[in-house]
Amino acid sequence: MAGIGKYSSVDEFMDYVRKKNPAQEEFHQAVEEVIESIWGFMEENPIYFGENILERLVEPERVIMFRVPWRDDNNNIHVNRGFRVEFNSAIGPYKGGLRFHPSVNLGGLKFLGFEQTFKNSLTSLPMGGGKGGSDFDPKGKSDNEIMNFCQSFMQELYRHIGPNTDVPAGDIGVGGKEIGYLFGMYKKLRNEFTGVLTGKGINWGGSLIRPEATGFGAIYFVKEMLSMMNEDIAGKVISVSGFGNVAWGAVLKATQLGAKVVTLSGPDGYIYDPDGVKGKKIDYMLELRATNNDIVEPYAKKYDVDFFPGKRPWERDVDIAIPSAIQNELNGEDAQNLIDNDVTLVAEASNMGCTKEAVDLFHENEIPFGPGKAVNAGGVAVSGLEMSQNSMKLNWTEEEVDEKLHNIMKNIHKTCVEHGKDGDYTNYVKGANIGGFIKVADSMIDQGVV
Ligand code: 2IT
Repeated sequence: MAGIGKYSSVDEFMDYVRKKNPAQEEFHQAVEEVIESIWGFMEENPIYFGENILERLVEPERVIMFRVPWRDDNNNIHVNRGFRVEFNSAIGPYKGGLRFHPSVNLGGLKFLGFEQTFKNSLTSLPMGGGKGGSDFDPKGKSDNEIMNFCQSFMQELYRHIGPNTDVPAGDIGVGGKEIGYLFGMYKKLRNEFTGVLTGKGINWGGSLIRPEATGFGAIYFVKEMLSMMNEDIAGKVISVSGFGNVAWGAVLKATQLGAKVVTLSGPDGYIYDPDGVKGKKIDYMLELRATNNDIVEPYAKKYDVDFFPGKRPWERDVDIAIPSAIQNELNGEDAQNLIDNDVTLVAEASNMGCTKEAVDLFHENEIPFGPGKAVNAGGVAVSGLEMSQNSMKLNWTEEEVDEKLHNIMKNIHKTCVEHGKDGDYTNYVKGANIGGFIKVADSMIDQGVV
């Protein structure tokens, strides 16, 4: 059936994407992974070619870029660049986080917004895909400087978002504190108290379990992957990268379920804690984060464990690896190390945490591999639950939210297996991409050429 529509192969379509979006390698990587996964499905269902869904899917509906001027504590004026990529609203208002990190640029946010569209579809909640942020670096900034920056950022963003239009949340560099400053300024400018952001404080419209949700969801997903192999998470040794919100939630849940997490990492290197990150050490992760120094070495000093400067945790012999920091943090060499050490499974809690080479190696070696858009979807899923609570003007209990999250993760796993099963092996990348694609593509077709 190849050749229906304008493109006869994945390569031909990728040529189009590369030419149209020069120098946006991360975006190309994210698109290629999806297109490779869904190509066969599209050949079986040529309506998608006829509707030219691919070209429509890779073009964001709207991109907003703006100047963010702000004053530091010494009264110096700085200028950062702000973005919001409103990628796809076929199944609901744009939804996705804001990232404050010096690496932020348009191509990176397009990759994240594209991924978010499929992830949000997988949750089965009515949320479109979006992503935003700034190249602002929170490292070493005072609270006052962070507030000044957030207020300036929202002074422009407020005119583009709304509870039924676009609902941002946190991501790297944006946690509860930043969401508070952003929400305060939005409310002042609009004179309206609405659920325009998620990840809000519990006293002003936030949902219980939202801080834990990404990490908890990731571990619920890992449990489902393990149950396919008739295995349990209790007793498993896990390497986690990062030490922020996602890593924290994953360590907390994995430890509660009897697993042992032996690594954490930062831009400075990784720590190896053979006794496991548990008890007060998990709380210490939050303290470490709050210092705004973006280093993990103080953990090694405080708990007298080894620190490996400039290294990544994937050289360790573990059962399960859970990248939880940033895109492309696990490459082909790292993947080979894990495979040589007989890793049982790998699950991305970060968005596109593994390079293409790494993912290909896991697939070739039939290591079960969970991609970020499935594994970490619990974060945005509970954001969706926060939106529902805000609309209904009520609050669910911790147990209610956790149970809904658990069910959502089980369903995402089921969807992945349904579309990704290949003999005894499940290709979760294929399963997640096809599963996420169908609902978005069909909705776009229903809504006409808009
Ligand atoms: O990557 C992600 O899914 C997030 N940063 C969370 C997005 C959200 O809207 O909660």
